[in-house]
Amino acid sequence: MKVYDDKHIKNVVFVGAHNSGKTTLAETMLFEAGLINRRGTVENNNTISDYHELEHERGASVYATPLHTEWRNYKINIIDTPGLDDFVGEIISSIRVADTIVTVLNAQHGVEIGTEIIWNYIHTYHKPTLFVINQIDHAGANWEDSVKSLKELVGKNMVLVQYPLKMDGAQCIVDVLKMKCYKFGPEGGKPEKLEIPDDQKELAEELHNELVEKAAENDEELMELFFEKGTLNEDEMRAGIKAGMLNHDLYPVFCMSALQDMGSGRLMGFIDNVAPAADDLPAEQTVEGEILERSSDAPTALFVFKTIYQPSLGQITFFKVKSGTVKVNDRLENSRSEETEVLNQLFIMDGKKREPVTQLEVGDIGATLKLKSTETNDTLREAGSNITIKPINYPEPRTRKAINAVNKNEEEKLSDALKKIHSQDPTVV
Ligand SMILES: Nc1nc2c(ncn2[C@@H]2O[C@H](COP(=O)(O)OP(=O)(O)OP(=O)(O)O)[C@@H](O)[C@H]2O)c(=O)[nH]1
Ligand SMILES: [Mg+2]
Repeated sequence: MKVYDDKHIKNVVFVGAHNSGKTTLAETMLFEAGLINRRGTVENNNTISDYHELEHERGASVYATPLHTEWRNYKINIIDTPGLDDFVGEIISSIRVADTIVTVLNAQHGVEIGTEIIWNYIHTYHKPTLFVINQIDHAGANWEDSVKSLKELVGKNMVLVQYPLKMDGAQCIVDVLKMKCYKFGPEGGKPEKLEIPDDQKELAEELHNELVEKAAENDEELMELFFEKGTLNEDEMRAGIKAGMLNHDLYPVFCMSALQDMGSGRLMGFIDNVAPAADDLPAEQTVEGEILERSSDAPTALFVFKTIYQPSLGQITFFKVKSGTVKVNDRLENSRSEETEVLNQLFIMDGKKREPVTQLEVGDIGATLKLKSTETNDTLREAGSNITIKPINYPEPRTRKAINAVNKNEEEKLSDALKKIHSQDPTVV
């Protein structure tokens, strides 16, 4: 596995209402990037992301699942989160380590209650965000209504990068950043790149100009250039869109059919070239009040955002490298317990598949096994570095339930099980 630096790592988190198509989109991206050679489906219980039995029983994601793709010299780490509100802890933890949030909408329904709930969290964390209106292939898809409902939810800062079009029976996507029309074959995949058809030119120009203006608004130099030239070139637009996303003032909107593999390559290209990387986000302050140094030779600090138990493996600890570089066999101190943990193994995880790696650079996401006393929200740091990453604040529990062991001598087992549930899902206290 190639080691990527923080300019070439993009951490994106898929959020959105239940059944909008997040897991299907993740599967399609892994397929398009060549990481898997067959696309699984949610119906067949064989996607990389939804691999837990519980997810198969429910036909829905229950856990946030880290995955990755490599697309043209960039590593895109994806966290596919569940859409059901019961699992909001998984969503909040993932948003905490995201550089860009990808909010997926279902073109049949536009904004749903689930979209609204999640939007509140995205807004609270002020993270760069883009929207994907998925399922454009569906007979019940309604593009205009979906866009309208999104505008009502997020306001004037959303801006269309694409819109869907049917041409001679074929699904097309008109891209007003590239000013091209992508025409897909029935199997999806790589589209034909065409000029925008004459009858679409006026609309495409109008949307292009809106995008140019929005991109220019976020940077004084670009604004001046825009006034001078009356337009911006593609690189200038990319810079302006990125600045707008970083200010949480501009939310680009894409369209997609994740199921029919239409549009995922272009989305990955945009994530590579425009979406902010870890390196672009504002510097973070530690609990100690220091600014976290983000270079790869700074003292190592890892933030644990997720813990799961698997019967065959025990505890798996997921972390984001917040500063420095982590290497196999590193000995790091837990800032809460001050115990030393030895990272005997380092992995990149794609669902249940583990790929061993020898090191991970600042900005990357990875996993390790068998730590002694490290939980979600802990910092693992180079001894003596005095860094504690600010923890995730989870919402207060809304329901209470008392549980007793039927058998008195099984109370200890019950207590252990409850501790495990809490450490996997901190919204259960
Ligand atoms: N027609 C059509 N169906 C889709 C598309 N994307 C997903 N679906 C279907 O929508 C259903 C839900 O897809 P998922 O990928 O599980 O959606 P999700 O957002 O991950 O759902 P949760 O994890 O439960 O929140 C499945 O039946 C998919 O086959 C699409 O682009 N077009
Ligand atoms: Mg899912």
